[in-house]
Amino acid sequence: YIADGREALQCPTLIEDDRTGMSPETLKRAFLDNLFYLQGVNRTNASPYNYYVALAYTVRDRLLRRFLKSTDTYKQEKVKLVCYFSAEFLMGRYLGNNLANLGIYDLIKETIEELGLDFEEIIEQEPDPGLGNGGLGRLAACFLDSLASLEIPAIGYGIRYEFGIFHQIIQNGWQVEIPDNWLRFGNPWELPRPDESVEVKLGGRTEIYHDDKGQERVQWLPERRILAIPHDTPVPGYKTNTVNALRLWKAEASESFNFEAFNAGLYDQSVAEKMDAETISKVLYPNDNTPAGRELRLAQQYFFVAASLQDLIRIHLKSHKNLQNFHETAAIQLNDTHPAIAIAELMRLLVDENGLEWSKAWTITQKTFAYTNHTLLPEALERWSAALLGKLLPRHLEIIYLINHFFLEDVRTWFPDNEELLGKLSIVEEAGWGNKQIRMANLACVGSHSINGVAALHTELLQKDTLKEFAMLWPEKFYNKTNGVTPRRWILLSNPQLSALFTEKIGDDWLKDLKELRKLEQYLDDPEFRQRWYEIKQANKADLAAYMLKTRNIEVDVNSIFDVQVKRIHEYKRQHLAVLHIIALYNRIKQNPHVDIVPRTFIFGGKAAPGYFMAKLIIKLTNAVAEIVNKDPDVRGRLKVVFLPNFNVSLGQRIYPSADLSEQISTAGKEASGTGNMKFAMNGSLTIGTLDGANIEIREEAGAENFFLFGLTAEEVYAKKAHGYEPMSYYKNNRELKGVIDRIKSGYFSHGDTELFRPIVDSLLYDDQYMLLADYQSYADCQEQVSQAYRDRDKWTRMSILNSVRMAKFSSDRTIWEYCQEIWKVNPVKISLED
Ligand code: 7GP
Repeated sequence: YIADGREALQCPTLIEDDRTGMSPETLKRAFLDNLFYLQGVNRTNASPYNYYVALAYTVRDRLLRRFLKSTDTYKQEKVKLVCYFSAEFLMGRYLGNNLANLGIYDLIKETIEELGLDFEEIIEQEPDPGLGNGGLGRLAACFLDSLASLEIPAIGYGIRYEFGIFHQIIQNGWQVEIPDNWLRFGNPWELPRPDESVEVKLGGRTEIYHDDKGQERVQWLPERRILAIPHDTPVPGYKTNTVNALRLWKAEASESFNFEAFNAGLYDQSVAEKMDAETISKVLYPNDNTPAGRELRLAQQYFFVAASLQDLIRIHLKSHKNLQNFHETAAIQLNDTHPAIAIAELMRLLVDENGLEWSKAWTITQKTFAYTNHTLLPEALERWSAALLGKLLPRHLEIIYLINHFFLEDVRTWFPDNEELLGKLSIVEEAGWGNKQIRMANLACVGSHSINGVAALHTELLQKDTLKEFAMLWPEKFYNKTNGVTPRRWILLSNPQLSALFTEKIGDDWLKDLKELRKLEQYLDDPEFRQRWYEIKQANKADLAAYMLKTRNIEVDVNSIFDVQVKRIHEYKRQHLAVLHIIALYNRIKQNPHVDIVPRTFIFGGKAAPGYFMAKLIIKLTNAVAEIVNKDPDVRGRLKVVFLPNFNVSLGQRIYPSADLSEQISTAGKEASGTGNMKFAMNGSLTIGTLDGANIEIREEAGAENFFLFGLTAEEVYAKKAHGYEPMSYYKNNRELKGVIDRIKSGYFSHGDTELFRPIVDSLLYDDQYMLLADYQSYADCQEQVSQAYRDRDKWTRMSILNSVRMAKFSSDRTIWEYCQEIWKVNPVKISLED
């Protein structure tokens, strides 16, 4: 057994001790020791949470050797490090993932069960670390998993928010936000490194001075200094020795309190500074696809970027004599514009603090940074008022003006007399008197050697539209990197039964190379295989049904179509289009209670930004429709609507494997990529979707015949807008649609209140920015095809299999490999555990 364990860990030189040993006896001893000595409890009084902590430490111990070996190897071999700068990392629970990646999931599960404990219950104790909002944050987490699994030296840099994304509860149909105090009971996965703290400056002013050589230079005289304390979480690759770090910064006051004030008896004042400093890493802004625009948010962005760059420079200078070749040791990826202020900060560090000449510093900076854009929504592009930026970061504002000056000077020589072009490219937008805005996307484009979109259509639209002037200037800087998701969390961990079937048939290579799944196509005509496929889906549906009964007290039919839409609530994602369709089916039943309808369970989940009124109203509408539909005796259980509160990574792991139908129904041209769409398809859901984001590529891979397509194309959307779109004409000319909207208007779902949902009705009838009415009939027709297809179980199962086994392209391993080859120019580094 010992040998087995060591083999699983590929770690032949380990000494069998309680911190590294893998025999069941050793593991049990380690586990019970961690209960007793770290937490002061024993088997008679331990809570499930105590057991979780004990197990977490047992697993963490078994990661540390690889973690330190990885770090040491990177240092010794002076490797180029991939640095993923992101304001969000939506990591999900660590315990199950770390067990799976170490290849010891079953071993540990058995060992824990031998102790008479409930393994599932222990896994469920871990708070879901929700340090992100949605797609962009979860992508960062999938990327870290793939980087480590591909043995790429990498580090994730971000913020250790004390409060992550709020916990959502539903009260009377409305979303209510509860603070997410995820660190309340500590965090066994992180290693604080106070000795590597750095200082971050804020505010104040700048001053010109002369250095010893008489050179005129600028220095920043900040108003405040804040400590950034790194907390490292190990990120193990799947069955490799590589363990990379996620380094998150916590803000603290440089001094615990002001002694002068304290001694003067001003006790509250003496701690005010401390509280002020700690505010910076206090809470994640809960906005998805909308900038917060608050000073504190800019402070957060600068805080983590400034700390991370100092950290990287420190690492670089350990093995290089100066910063001339900084770009050879760090490839920094900017996850959207949230960390784009890093461009100005690196210039400041190189020029002001290290005395490099401007043009040399600029070359290094451009070679260091690469920028990923995640949204086409123009209102989601970050802009900071120059006044605000200058108040917090006076030197950076000067540097941005200088960068812009030199850049526009170049543009003028390339394109003389083109003021319009200059206006579009400028980092500084003149928005009327005294109202300058700094466009962070422009700064990111100018300061990076690579600009990428996250799906083919998205990159194309960036080049044609959002960033077209930059694409004209520098076509060679543009790349497409279609997103991906990690098959470890999103298949292996989420869907153990399906994973076991894969491995039984083709071995477990698919977990490292998802193309292997293609081999399963040979079983398409095997009735026994299809039967097992079907049974696994039904078993997963039964699990989710039990969860819905327990948490929402709603009973659902596992033979109904599980029709699922889970993602952030946003008008462009069109959750309300699905609601319109539900009401249409309901109306059909009300008109003819005997109508032949394929039973469906509509499952929704997702959070609305707390300040986004329409999104919150869409949640209320969904719940209001659920209340009426679920209890109407005419429906006779054929339709059920369930809104599952607090959609997060853990709930996603439950939901994706249980879905029959994946709703990907954004207005074409609005969803940059989507990644939930990939998770569903990998787990055998069929997609109903528009030609938007990565849906297009999913359909290409799965085959058009295995995809339910509807709606306008992005081009048709633009054309319709250009010709004057009139949603009212769809309402007037489509009886069913009119019936649906009239039903909402009448107060039927709002206890007679005709005002409650008026904002939704009015926005649809008089504006309909996202063209729900234009797409309605196409959607309803397509849903009818879905229902008919579901009646043929064999055919459906075949389509489900083909979707799943053809999703290799959407492994984040593929995505990350492309980034490595084309953008970062880095290669794998083997980690040896030999001393
Ligand atoms: C999201 C996009 O909406 C989604 O389509 C994409 O799959 C994901 O990024 C990963 O690339 N965007 C955000 O989460 C977001 O907040 C605003 O973007 C900056």
